[in-house]
Amino acid sequence: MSILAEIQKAVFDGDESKTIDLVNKALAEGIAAQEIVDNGLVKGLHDCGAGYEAGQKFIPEMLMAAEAMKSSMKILKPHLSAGSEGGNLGKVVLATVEGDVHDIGLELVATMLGSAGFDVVFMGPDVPTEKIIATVKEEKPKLLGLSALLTNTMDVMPFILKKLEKEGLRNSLKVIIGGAPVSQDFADRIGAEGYAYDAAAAVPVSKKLVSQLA
Ligand code: B12
Repeated sequence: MSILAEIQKAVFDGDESKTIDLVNKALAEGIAAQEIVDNGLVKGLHDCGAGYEAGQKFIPEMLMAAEAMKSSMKILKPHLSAGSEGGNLGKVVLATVEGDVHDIGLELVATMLGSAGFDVVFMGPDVPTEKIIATVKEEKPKLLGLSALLTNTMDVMPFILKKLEKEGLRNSLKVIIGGAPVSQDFADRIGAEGYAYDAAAAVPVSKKLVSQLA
């Protein structure tokens, strides 16, 4: 079994210490951090999600897999780079919408945007809409990134956009959305300027959006 397949299995099994050991070993062998994320950790989490859907895995096991991923991300974070030019591309506020506790994907987006030169304000998961509006008022970001992993929380996104408009905040910033149930089509329908399938794709889309603000 390749080391990436071993990492995938260790995450699937929710074995945090084994995952960490393997991630350190993979780094020492010269495997790129992004490769470890994409072809080891994320695959293990997806397998776990599929197991949950099939009734073979349960919430505590999903949580253990998530913890194994999160601890590994702490090790990998300094090694992940989106090719920063070192410049300040402006402020981005990132939040997972209210009612949704998933934040692993958003953390990856934060890491990538941060290393690309954005000043990231990370609000974390399950953020009440009012708190997002208040933070936009206070931080005056160029970009707001919203995440949703549940089909029933993605509908909070258009609500947030309407609130921003009502408060007169909509013209001063661009909005990018993401998360497994979200799509370019959904972004177009709700009037979000940007969508990205994953954290790597979020970088060029975000750069393009902020350049349109100047
Ligand atoms: C780990 C996990 C959990 C953990 C979350 C821990 C945490 N701190 O995040 C726990 C155990 C807490 C959990 C709980 C639940 N979960 Co859950 N979970 C998952 C799982 C296995 C992995 C998610 C993940 O982290 N993926 C890895 C990351 C890297 O990928 P990602 O999140 O998609 O993010 C990438 C892109 O989407 C994108 N992206 C994400 N956000 C953003 C934002 C922006 C701005 C941009 C540009 C891009 C972007 O970039 C990211 C990086 O590349 C998924 C299964 C799956 N296949 O996704 C189910 C899944 C999302 N969960 C599911 C469910 C049902 C639940 C629960 C409702 C279960 C329950 N009955 O209680 C609860 C929800 C509680 C709540 N109120 O939110 C379902 C959702 C079904 C649906 N369509 O609605 C899934 C799909 C499992 C399944 N197959 O049924 N879960």
